[in-house]
Amino acid sequence: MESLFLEKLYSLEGKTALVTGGAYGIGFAIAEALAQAGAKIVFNCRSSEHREYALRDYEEKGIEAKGYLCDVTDESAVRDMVTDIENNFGAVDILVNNAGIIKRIPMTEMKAEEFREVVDIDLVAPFLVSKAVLPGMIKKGGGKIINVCSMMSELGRETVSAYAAAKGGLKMLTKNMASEYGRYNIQCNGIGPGYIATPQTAPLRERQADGSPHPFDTFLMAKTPAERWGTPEDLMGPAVFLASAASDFVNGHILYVDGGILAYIGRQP
Ligand code: NAP
Ligand code: GCO
Repeated sequence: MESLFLEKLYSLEGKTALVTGGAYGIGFAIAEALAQAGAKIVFNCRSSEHREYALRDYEEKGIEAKGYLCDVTDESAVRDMVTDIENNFGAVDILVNNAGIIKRIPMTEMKAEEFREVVDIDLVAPFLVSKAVLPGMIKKGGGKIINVCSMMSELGRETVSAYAAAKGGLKMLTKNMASEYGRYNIQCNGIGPGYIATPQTAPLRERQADGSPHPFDTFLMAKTPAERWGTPEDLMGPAVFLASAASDFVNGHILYVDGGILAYIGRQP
């Protein structure tokens, strides 16, 4: 009896999930988890090559995903994508605002347009995509929005000013959306991954010429109680939780999936 209750609680059968930037990395892993829980997956990215590779990868996992070419910073393209999804699959039940970039440049060397590009993709775009799906969620009687935040929603570090500003803003946008739309049975929460091994963090994991670990890799292991990099798979369970009925009274929360980084002062050298 109990397992049936839990199965139902975490089931996404009959739900349509839009995962922005779901072609690879964290977005792909989250989409795979939502699909395994029963959701219909739609995703978007900018590159047709990435979309083709992704469709093949989804198919290899037995997932019939639909991929859109859509830049999340383009408001009319976002609106058109959401309209097409609603016409073909019904309202978006679950939105994962995952698409994001980072630029690692010291502020004094960063151009204003570089700063704006990061903020546009990492903060303005989650606003645009959420704005496009909210009316359908309200009409349907509820929905789930999951914003992919970051350690940089809480912490700063050298060279990532635009990214930290965007991800800090995304934390507060999450709380504000939770406040504004909770009355419509829409829960808006964040997932805050720690340092995850994806293409985005590959430069921080590159071996040095002498074969030694990247200095950041060594630094990070001393700051992570789990003493390992996260994997996109580490985010799958938390994503299903926040996308399912299991989290219907969780709203405005940022669920950090970081191996303990935010709790830890760091290992003494
Ligand atoms: P990634 O490997 O670089 O993948 C990013 C995805 O977003 C790609 O599918 C990319 O495809 C898409 N994308 C980028 N800009 C886009 C745009 N303007 N419009 C539409 N799609 C766009 O990144 P990741 O490591 O998986 O990170 C995913 C999210 O998690 C990001 O928000 C990132 O900030 C966040 N995060 C990552 C880590 C980490 O350690 N990796 C930790 C915390 C948070 P196209 O290039 O084809 O558009
Ligand atoms: C960096 C990393 C991080 C991760 C992630 C940590 O340069 O510091 O890219 O920002 O991407 O956001 O949670």
